[in-house]
Amino acid sequence: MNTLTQSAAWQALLNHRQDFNRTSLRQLFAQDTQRFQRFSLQAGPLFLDYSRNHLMSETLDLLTQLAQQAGLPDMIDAMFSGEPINSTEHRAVLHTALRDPYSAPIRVHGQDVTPLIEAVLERMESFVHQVRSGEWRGFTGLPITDVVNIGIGGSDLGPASVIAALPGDCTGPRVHFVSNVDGAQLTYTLRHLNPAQTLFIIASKTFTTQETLLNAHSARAWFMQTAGDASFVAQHFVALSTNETEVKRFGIDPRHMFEFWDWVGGRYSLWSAIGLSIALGIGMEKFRELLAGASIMDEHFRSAPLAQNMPVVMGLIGVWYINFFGAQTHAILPYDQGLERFVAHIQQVSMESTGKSVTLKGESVDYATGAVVWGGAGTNGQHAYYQLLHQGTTLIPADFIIPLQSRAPLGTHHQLLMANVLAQGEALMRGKTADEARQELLAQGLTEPDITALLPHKVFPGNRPSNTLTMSSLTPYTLGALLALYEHRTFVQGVVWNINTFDQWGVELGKQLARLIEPELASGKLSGTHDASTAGLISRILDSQDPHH
Ligand code: G6Q
Repeated sequence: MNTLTQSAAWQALLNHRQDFNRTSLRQLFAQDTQRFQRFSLQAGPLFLDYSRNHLMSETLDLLTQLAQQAGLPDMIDAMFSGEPINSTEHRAVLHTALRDPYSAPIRVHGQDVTPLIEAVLERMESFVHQVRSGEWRGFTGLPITDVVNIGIGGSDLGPASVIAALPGDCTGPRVHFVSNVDGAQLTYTLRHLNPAQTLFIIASKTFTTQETLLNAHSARAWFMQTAGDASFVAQHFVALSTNETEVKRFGIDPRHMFEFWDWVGGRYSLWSAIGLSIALGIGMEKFRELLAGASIMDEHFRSAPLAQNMPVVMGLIGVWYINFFGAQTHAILPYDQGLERFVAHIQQVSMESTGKSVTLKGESVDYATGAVVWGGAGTNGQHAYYQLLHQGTTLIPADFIIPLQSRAPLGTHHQLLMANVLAQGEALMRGKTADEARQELLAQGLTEPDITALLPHKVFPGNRPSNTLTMSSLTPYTLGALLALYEHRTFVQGVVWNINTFDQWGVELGKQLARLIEPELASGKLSGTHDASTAGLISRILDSQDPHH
């Protein structure tokens, strides 16, 4: 039996929740002129305004009590010190160590991992320098102009989102990402590339992921069509992995393998050798700035008191909405075009981590865990899905993310972007009352019958919560802090819900079934073990491939 929902803090929060049936966000702002100062905080380069949330000081007290009761401070220590908190896989969770390679020793199974981290960083440094300087040559003697990272999930989304976020810092070879086993992605990526100047990075922690291996084999076949000689593969293929045996089996020399370790979870791996594509794109110095930004957030997370701890506050606000307001989704709305892919990465970080329905001990939970994370760059979303945020029937807490200065200033563009994000937060919070809407329609000269007909459609209920995160501008350093913030926010929620944030067994079943179905598609023979829907669809695929069809 799990006790979270019976706990004193949970019960007190349930009671306290009733207060918000009588108090709107507008009223909370009217009652307290210091609300912005009271409910905002700084962590490293990031500033968080969380005043536009359904909370008061008492809410924060109760939520931090809930976190205390869940043992959050001890769990934070356990993570940073390398205890095997990923209990179902018996692994430590040490992506934080990757960002602080000069820290005090951190031991996993008795071995200090910090020298290992620095050694790989140094190897990456030397390789990145060779490729970016043009010293590293392809098989015809030409330098590398294009890098293709082949990986999926955690071996793709983190690096892809960083490269997309920092276009102004990408001064090296062009970096492309191929993740989907849909052959179209590889085909169209390679269409304009020259094999003699292309470097493939095969990024796979396990080196057994079917999609990645098939893409890697097809990439090698494409390369060999031009190169002809297998000895040239060495100059054009490197591997990022924990699995040397499989890397060798694929035909990549272990000297061209950049190692990481089982204590780096896939979705937390962009800080490890998996970040090689990032380092090739932005250079090693800036890659280290990315690590340093994350490390500042780690330090804050480790040392700030819970109520002034940014990942803790954001995590707990998420718990508050999911468990006490019934929120089922969470929108991430960056006002920076480069952060469009960031949303996809945080979607994985959050949903793969908190999509669990049993506790650490394997008991079913009797409360909601996780939310659907979605979103995209503003202002685009304003002309698409924001309608539902403003006037729909579901509560969707949102995070606005704003770099205060643009790295690509262009006339008044940034000013207009900022005006829009501020307007959205204000509109969600304030809404527009029937009285206000009526005054506007009167001022426009509408007749009374027209006003009566139109008025209900013109009302905005408001009272919709949001956080606003700001940074001076989006740089490798501030991006590092931002990524680490969301990682830790996710961990905080996992601790409160008493689930394993770091495993992902939910992805297994589909993989198992695909392994059964693929040979059936190849042989044209159904196994007879499928439900009627699956069998019917397999037959349709087979029929469509039949030349006599
Ligand atoms: C992330 C997941 C998952 C993983 C991919 C790729 O936390 O474990 O997204 O990263 O399945 O795995 P490989 O890197 O082993 O190919």
